[in-house]
Amino acid sequence: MSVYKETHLPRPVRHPRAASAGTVKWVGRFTLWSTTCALFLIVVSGITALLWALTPLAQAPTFVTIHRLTLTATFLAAAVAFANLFFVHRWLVPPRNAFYRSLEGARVHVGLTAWNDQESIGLAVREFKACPDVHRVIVVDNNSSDATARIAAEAGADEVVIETIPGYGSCCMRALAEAAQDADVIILCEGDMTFSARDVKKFLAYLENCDLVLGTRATQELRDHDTQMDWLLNPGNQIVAKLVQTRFWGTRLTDMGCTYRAIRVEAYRRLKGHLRVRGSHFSPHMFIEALKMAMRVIEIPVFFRARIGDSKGVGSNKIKAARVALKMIGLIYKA
Ligand SMILES: Nc1nc2c(ncn2[C@@H]2O[C@H](COP(=O)(O)OP(=O)(O)O)[C@@H](O)[C@H]2O)c(=O)[nH]1
Ligand SMILES: [Mg+2]
Repeated sequence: MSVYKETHLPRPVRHPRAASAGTVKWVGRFTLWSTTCALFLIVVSGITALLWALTPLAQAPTFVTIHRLTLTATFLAAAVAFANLFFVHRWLVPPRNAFYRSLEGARVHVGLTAWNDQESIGLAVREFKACPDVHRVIVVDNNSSDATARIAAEAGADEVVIETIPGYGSCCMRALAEAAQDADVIILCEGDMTFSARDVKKFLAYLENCDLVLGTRATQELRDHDTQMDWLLNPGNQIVAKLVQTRFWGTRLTDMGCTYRAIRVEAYRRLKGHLRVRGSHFSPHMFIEALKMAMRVIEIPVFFRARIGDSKGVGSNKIKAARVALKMIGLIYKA
């Protein structure tokens, strides 16, 4: 039984200058689209500038008109995007107060995802079981054909459940649902030994100030040299995460696909009805839905190691990574 009691601070009072949820949504969308247009036009005007400088097209009056129009449109779109990004948001993010809600005595349950991860799952379970802040470790085996489930149980997992619906998102959603039972805090992580149980205490520290804490693998100092966050996945994740920031203000994001995260159970209960993505783009789906509900989301640097066993996700090949990235970008524009 949980001994955790929420030391509630008064609920944040709505600021008189705060815009309505609908306004925040539409201005968020407008900022995202104006930033996208500005970026697109910068590329187009770069191309027309090169053609103007390097080819005889500079002599053609029609081309010169198109080039001038492109430059004007680029300037206007960039000005609108700049105004939205740097000024409009000041009136849209309610100046709400920060808070501390103690997590002393909170029951912390860890849900580990696993799919044919027999090489790593035993080590991952032992690491989390040895963590003093963790009360239960639940492994969700996505119907593996190897010995994942048996090895997880032998390593001391408190529960091993089999999720028969395939997909990374299915596995994560089941892990969240199983871990939520009788818990105050849920930690979601992969059972592939890329993440460290020693980071649990960092998550708990920041969760006292918010509803959802996401890990980020973008911090060079915390990353081994041979992880899947390579020359493409690392900058790619950071750029797409910045696109999310143009849609939602106030939350600094640098990683789209870090599974490792912690959520308060009451926040998870509000969120779970909105979770539906079963594929590999589940990770941003979860935090975008949380941001849509104006939850307080913080991203923190986590330790990141090379995987043990074969990657089945975006680390496995660049074509799959590109497909997943497109789906993630689609989520941002639909939000
Ligand atoms: N990609 C993928 N991962 C799954 C699936 N089911 C469960 N998982 C687990 O989700 C986590 C992410 O997959 P992983 O192979 O590590 O992908 P990576 O992190 O992109 O290399 C691992 O713990 C997998 O075992 C699935 O259907 N597809
Ligand atoms: Mg992994």
